[in-house]
Amino acid sequence: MKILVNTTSPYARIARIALGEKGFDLSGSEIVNPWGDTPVLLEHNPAGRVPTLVTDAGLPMTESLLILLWLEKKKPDPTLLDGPLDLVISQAGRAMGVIDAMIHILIGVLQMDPNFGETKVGLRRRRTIVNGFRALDAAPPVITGAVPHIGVLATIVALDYLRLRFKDAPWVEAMPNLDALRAQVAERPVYKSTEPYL
Ligand SMILES: N[C@@H](CCC(=O)N[C@@H](CS)C(=O)NCC(=O)O)C(=O)O
Repeated sequence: MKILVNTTSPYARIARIALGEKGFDLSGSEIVNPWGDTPVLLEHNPAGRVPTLVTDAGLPMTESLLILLWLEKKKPDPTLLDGPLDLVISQAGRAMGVIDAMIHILIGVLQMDPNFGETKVGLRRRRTIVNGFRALDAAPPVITGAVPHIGVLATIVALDYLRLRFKDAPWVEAMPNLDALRAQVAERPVYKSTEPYL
């Protein structure tokens, strides 16, 4: 199996953390530039997006949460759903909404208009980020099993991405509870080895 990723994508990081937590070897990760039309990426994924996982049989798997779904079935133990299921899925969805909003702003700013963040759509996405993190910090996901569940995973990936891309943004609020959660996963090898960088 190999997985095509880049060093910043929160979606790629979700897939990498899930694989690592389930004991898959990540040495087959290949860093590609999703905006550079890298041939190997387009060959396996017409959308040209990371993560793209290619099975040993050559079958491409795309979409971070589908990869996670596939993994849960493929290797149920350890599970990434260890916790109160409804709450875990609700929290993961909240974190994914924040991730989608951050990516939307980034794509707008980097690929279209440097002022995209101040446009009507950009400001809506900012509101999603602020309100989403506020809600997550007010009722943070809790690690209940041996392996942090998807609600924790997606929240930490969102938080680290915020700090990578929006660290100087004046609208970013303090998140003491999420910082405390971050400290709890800090020593987990796959969280460390996949920390995003530019
Ligand atoms: N829904 C997809 C989103 C994947 C995605 O948008 N990845 C970005 C990197 S953060 C990408 O490859 N973008 C390139 C492009 O949109 O052309 C998932 O969950 O995997």
